[in-house]
Amino acid sequence: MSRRGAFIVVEGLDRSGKTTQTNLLCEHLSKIGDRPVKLIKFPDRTTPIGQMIDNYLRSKSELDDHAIHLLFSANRWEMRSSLLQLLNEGITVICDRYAFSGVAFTFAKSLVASAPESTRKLTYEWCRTPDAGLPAPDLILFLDISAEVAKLRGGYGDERYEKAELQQRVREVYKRIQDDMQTSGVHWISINASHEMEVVKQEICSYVKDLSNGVNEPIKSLWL
Ligand code: NYM
Repeated sequence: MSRRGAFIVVEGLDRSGKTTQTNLLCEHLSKIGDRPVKLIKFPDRTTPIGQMIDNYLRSKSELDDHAIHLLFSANRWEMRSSLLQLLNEGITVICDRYAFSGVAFTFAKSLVASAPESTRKLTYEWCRTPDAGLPAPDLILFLDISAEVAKLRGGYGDERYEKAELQQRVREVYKRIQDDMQTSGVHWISINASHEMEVVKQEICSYVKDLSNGVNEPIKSLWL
């Protein structure tokens, strides 16, 4: 197993089916690949930083929008060395949300008319900067769904951000990130996630075959 493991990120709006699809993808890659597969998730709510994020998302605490953005990023940085270790050991890593969620959700907040003035001044570049230098994924699978269809899927939960207007903005920012990623050479695939679970699964599986037995190239750095 001299090839390093592939790093595959799954992104999407809330209620896009991400959790179901990441689990199915793990199962699939374990079956077809020659190596172990590990599923990780951000935010990782188990660390002290993750617990602060969890409290914020469940409205148990208040934080400035800049501060929570930096905590989400810090939560990824604290995982950096273990993530690299997994990949270098040859393990395939599937990651449920990554830095793209960070940019999409924070920058979307700045586009909401009722946001505080300091939040409306947040720039797209500022949102990207804290994550620059993290390990870059080999593939990003974006589960695309409209905010309206997501809402019809049993509605949003009680956490912050689970509101149709913000989700609509999040989707717009994801499109912008997608355009940027295409010019940076990172492989971003947008998948219509409003189809049936099995159809989405098949489409996802069709994109990961080449990564199931590891990758020869070195791990790149994100946004540098
Ligand atoms: N979220 C997630 C962010 O705002 N920034 C981030 O960097 C990440 C990783 O947290 N609404 C938001 C997106 C979700 C929320 O995610 C919790 P999940 O996948 O429901 O645990």
